[in-house]
Amino acid sequence: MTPVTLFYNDPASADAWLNDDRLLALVRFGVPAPPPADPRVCVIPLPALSGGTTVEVWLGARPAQTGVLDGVHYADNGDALFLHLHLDESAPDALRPLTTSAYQRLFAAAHARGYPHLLRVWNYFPAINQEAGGLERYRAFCVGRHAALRAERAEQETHLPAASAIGTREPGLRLCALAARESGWQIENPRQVSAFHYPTQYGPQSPSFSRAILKRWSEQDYHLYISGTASVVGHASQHQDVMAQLDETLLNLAALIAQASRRTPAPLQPVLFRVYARTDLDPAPARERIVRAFGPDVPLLFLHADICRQELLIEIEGLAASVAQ
Ligand code: 3EB
Repeated sequence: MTPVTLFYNDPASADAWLNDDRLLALVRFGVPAPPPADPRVCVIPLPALSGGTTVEVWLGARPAQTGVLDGVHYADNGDALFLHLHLDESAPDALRPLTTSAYQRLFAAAHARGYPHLLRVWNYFPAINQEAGGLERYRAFCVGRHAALRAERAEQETHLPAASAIGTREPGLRLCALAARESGWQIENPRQVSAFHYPTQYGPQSPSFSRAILKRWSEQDYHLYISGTASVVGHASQHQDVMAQLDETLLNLAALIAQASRRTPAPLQPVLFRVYARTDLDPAPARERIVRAFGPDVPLLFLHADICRQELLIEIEGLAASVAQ
């Protein structure tokens, strides 16, 4: 059994999950809302492409304990820890030190709860492609993140969390994370140069993340936490058309899942995908391509967002699983 199961829900029925003490996280998408009092509720201020809001439910196998530590909201159930925090940004060129301190607080809370291994981190902040103080904000973020991971000794290229770095229209830096008591395995994509080996043309500090983390929750039960995956082959962005970028992204996802499946007793299958699109993508033809690649049963959530390279128009992240029957 895995300690947490993820699925999408419509917002009307999602609130009922708040009465379930096994709920680890309720991730809401859509318009920014006032900060929720329940530490399990996390708001990602990105509109769904279909309009309205959608909710991602993280349902645990056991009751969770919840709280707030130095601004970090958490819920944990003995095996898995969900964390999130939102920090105000006072000046646009303060993103680098703000990122370092956000990660330090995340690590401090994770250690305090007894879950020192970050498996997966989501990073959200505004104006991701804008320059401030002579450096693109995404690149400044990479410098700040690396400093914190290095201090944590997580930067040795074998224990980097899976990640996404996504542009919002909401002020402030928001981090969400999943942590565990024991580490997962870092998986890299054979079609791509590892991000932590990107050459300096993409910024002074290559991005500190792994393409995916394979977590063995029990002998038979594996989760693959898939980082934001885009139309990058080698280290270069490919294609100018969003549908061509989508097809390349799907090849990258298939290669990554196949690579990770070499380490699981049964092949990993996608559980859900989150699709970030920079432009007003029509979800219908995009859905068709994804169905052609992965079948009709993978739930999809389309969000309107900025992506960390100016030329990238689409990025897909998600969860795959190999679960005992
Ligand atoms: C790429 O492949 C696309 O900096 O955390 C994807 C996922 C990307 C995570 C991050 C960046 C990050 O380089 C960008």
